[in-house]
Amino acid sequence: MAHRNDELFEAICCGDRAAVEALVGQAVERGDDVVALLEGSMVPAMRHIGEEFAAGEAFVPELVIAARAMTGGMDLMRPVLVQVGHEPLPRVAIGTVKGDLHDIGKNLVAMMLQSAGHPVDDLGIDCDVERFAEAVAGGARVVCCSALLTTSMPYFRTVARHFAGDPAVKVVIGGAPVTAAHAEEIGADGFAPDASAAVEVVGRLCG
Ligand code: B1M
Repeated sequence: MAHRNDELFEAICCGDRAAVEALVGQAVERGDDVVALLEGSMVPAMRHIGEEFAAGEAFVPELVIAARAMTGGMDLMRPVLVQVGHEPLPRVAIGTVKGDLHDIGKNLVAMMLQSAGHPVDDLGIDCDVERFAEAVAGGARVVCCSALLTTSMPYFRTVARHFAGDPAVKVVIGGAPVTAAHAEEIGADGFAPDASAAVEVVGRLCG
């Protein structure tokens, strides 16, 4: 287990993006082991804030600013991570399905997945199955679909059916009116009730 940098851990938990960028920037300049920083301090900080959120001790704004701080740090690390050949996690495509324009929850899930280390193709809102298919052709291995309207939820079935023949592609659904029973009924591979669960479910499906 990599040593934890408490200052960086706290800066992410507090959503202090400027402090995270300063700390990561200095580490990159010094040539520190950024993988150890990522795995020992930054990912645990996001896990911590996700646990607080699940326990009702942190709320959406805290999650958003923590995710932004994490993303700021990761952006500075990305070139070094590529150089050291850090194995990236599977690429995820996420979008709000056709007919639905709600994107606040979807954006939060996208940020959390990105913060957890997944490259994320955010396809935006009102996404038809062709848009998801293009992202899969471009390398996405998990398709995350969001819906907030009961009238847009039936589109999940269209997406799940489209990818049903390809065991390499996993479809995960979520959104306020969505349930695990619905995911099972339409043949989706997974359901996540919130952003931290989405990270957990995607991680589990990708082994
Ligand atoms: Co709309 N709206 N809205 N709305 N809106 C709801 C969803 C509604 C429940 C309000 C109500 O009536 N009580 C209702 C739906 C009723 C239903 O379908 N049964 C509704 C309606 C009716 C409408 C319109 C039809 C209103 C109208 O025009 N007459 C219209 C539809 C437009 C359209 O989409 N075609 C509409 C429009 C809008 C606004 C544009 C004004 C705005 C959206 C702004 C935006 O997103 N940029 C809006 C808002 C803000 C809401 C409410 C108030 C809040 C949604 C939100 O952002 N929540 C909402 C009421 C509610 O949900 N209680 C409502 C915060 C967000 C962080 O939570 O999105 O649930 P949430 O995301 C969570 C989880 O669900 C999960 O993780 C997230 C983080 O924990 N999750 C995923 C979400 N996506 C996931 C994907 C995953 C996994 C987890 O992938 C694997």
